[in-house]
Amino acid sequence: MTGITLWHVPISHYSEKARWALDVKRIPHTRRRLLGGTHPAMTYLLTRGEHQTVPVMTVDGRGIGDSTAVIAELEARFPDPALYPADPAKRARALELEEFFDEELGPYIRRWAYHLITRDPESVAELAFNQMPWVTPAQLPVATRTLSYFLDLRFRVRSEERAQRAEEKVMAALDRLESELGDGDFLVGDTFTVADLTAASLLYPLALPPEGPWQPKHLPEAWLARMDAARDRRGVRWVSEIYARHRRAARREAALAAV
Ligand SMILES: N[C@@H](CCC(=O)N[C@@H](CS)C(=O)NCC(=O)O)C(=O)O
Repeated sequence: MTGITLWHVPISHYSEKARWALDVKRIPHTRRRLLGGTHPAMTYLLTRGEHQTVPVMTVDGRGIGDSTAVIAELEARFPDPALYPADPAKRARALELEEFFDEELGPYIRRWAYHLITRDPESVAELAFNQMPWVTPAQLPVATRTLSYFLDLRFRVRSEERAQRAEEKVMAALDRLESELGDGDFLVGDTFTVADLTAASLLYPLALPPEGPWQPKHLPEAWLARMDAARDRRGVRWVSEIYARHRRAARREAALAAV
């Protein structure tokens, strides 16, 4: 066994990034789901005060926070199949794109999504059950208020202006994805790299592919309208295709490696 544990939240797009890397590399490991509200404290403890976010990977007594650092550690320990291109210039470009989507897309798509969810009673109730499965129907009003408060505190999701700016950032990241892709299938060179994995994981809420981590029953009207408007965009179709081709294969191979 590798002794690796991934601490994650199922719907978290940064967690999805780390899960995907582990699956591509077919690394046997344990997954521990952190329940809503407990993850800042748990991840703080696991990383000895360095991080308060998921994912965290523990290995050899160390807690590694941040999906980029998790992938760097996996790449060093399990180089094959590689997620970093061998060619130095291509590698630098793949890492620059990883950084771009981490910083310029991830936080904004989350703010946009949580802003809409916390304004829609059915969606926020579904999210509360997802994050806090022990909640009873009688506790739901308190649970949804607490969740909305927590989300605003952590991610500043309430303000309309901020949500609007967040949506613009998501669309700008989609523009960049499309211009970087050009006519190609991959962002860097002609193989699947960390750049593709990062862009697809962090954009998954706009495509909601069947191979992805979350298929909500309820979605706010504005979210559905945004998905509809973006459905035929090359970047959104690419996310679905990358999921269909690379996520499904990665999961199947990981399952085989675990047998
Ligand atoms: N740069 C970090 C971002 C991770 C992140 O923001 N994770 C979110 C979940 S999607 C989180 O745990 N947030 C908890 C909080 O801020 O309270 C990474 O790449 O891992």
